Amino acid sequence: MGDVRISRTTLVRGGLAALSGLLSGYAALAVAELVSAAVRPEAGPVTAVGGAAVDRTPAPVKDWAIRTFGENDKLVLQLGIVATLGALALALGVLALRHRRAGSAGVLVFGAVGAAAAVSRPDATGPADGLPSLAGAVAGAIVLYVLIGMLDRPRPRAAEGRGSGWDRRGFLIAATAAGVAATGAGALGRTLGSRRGRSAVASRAAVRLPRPASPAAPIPPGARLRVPGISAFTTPSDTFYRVDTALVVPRVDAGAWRMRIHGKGVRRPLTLTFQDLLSRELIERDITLTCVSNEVGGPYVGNARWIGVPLADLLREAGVRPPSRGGPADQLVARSVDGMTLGTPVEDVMDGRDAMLAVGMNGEPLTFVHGFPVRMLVPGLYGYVSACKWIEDIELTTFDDYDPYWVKRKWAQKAPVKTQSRIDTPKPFARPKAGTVMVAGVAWAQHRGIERVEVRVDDGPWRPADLADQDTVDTWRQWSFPWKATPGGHTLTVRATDRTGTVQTGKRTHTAPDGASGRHSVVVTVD
Ligand SMILES: Nc1nc2c(c(=O)[nH]1)N[C@H]1C(S)=C(S)[C@@H](COP(=O)(O)O)O[C@H]1N2
Ligand SMILES: [Mo]
Repeated sequence: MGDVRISRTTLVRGGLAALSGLLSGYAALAVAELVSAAVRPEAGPVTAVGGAAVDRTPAPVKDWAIRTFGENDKLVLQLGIVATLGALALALGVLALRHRRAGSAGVLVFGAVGAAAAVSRPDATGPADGLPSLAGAVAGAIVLYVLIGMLDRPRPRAAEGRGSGWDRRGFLIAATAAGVAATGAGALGRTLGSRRGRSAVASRAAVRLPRPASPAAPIPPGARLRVPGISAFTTPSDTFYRVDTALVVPRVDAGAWRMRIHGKGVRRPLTLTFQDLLSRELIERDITLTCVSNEVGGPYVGNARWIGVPLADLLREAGVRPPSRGGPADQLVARSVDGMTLGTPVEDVMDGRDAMLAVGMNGEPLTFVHGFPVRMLVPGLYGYVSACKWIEDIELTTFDDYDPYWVKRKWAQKAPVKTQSRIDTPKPFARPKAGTVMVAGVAWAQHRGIERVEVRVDDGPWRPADLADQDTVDTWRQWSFPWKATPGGHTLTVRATDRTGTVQTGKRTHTAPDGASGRHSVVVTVD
């Protein structure tokens, strides 16, 4: 009888120790949240460790994550980190039951890891970035030490001679108090954190985009096909794809925003304010943006109407000459407030195309997700070599001297967009009825333009699709193909030809190092 009682007590104490570990981890994260609201939201342990993980993830894994989880990739990563921390916290709780100090020391070690990650982030502002993790760890270590102590403490008025009693009431009270206090700290941190972004939100609400000096030509009515299921010619901002490494979307106050242009061959370095940009002559252009991580047939491509300042004009004012005119810098490195770096050929920016510092998207200031207040765009290049969001610095340098973020991770230094096409409708494994089925989609070859789109049914001949009117060479082009569908299984394949005469290759390659090639096919069963 006595044996059973003891082993049950052991079990209960073990469980409560594990719970203490969890509570300790929870308190640590909550206090870290509160302190990071005061320091910098990006300095929180989950964000810092997550950011470090993103940076260290091998390109193929990152690519897989983007493919598998899509725009939820960041959420999945953060949930993974929290789950891992939870498991470790449980283990530390159990450890603490035997070695009380070691358990608490373990919590401090994790705090140190979080602090190290935060301080070494590229956007870290100094040693203060380590504070949230350290403060959280100290809180967590204390919670664990106290709670485990309760499990060891004899009950105050324990009945004499009744074995190893411990203070249930005391533990319950302490655990509840820790839980409540941690929840309060976390909630306060959240509130303060959201307040922090308020000046940025207000600054965005106050922006009045001036009328562009050079408006975009109206989109030809014939550029939009009326086929159900085809991608809208202009992608709404809220459904425009998003790809970046930011675990916390930067909220930059446009009033405080400054951007520097400096570096090799810059005779007159410039520092620009947001107002400086708005007071210049603005251009408005339709530009299709594509991500290098877009698989054949994938979703990471969108077309928007952008307003911005021609970047080449700014560079000329700064005294920059392109390499073809003897300039010493062949690479322009854009840096964002979150420490991202993107490298663009200076030649491309200055060759007459509409490279811009964009301030507006689809008639509104940029959204925070898409780079408010200012982002770069260069028609014809994948986003990772051209489209820096939340930009704050432009440095002229050379490809030999500097490798930006993605190039350090084995992506190509230069990456013009490959000629591509996509079938939007019918969807894979659709079951259309026999008869005329509208096959339709989009094709793009930014800055070269689309010349022809062809469709093939099974192993039949390539047959020309009907092309919608071209808006500009920098935008995608819709196409459609009325297919006389016969019952049975069929494979539809599309290919585009750009205006340089290049036919989209059938040779499949991976997205790394410079964009996927190959043709998009859709398998359907006609009833
Ligand atoms: N600061 C910053 N800018 C960035 C990135 C990033 O991770 N951080 N990603 C780039 C990539 S890979 C692409 S494809 C485009 C995507 O822009 P969007 O999210 O507005 O569609 O932004 C580019 N600019
Ligand atoms: Mo990208």
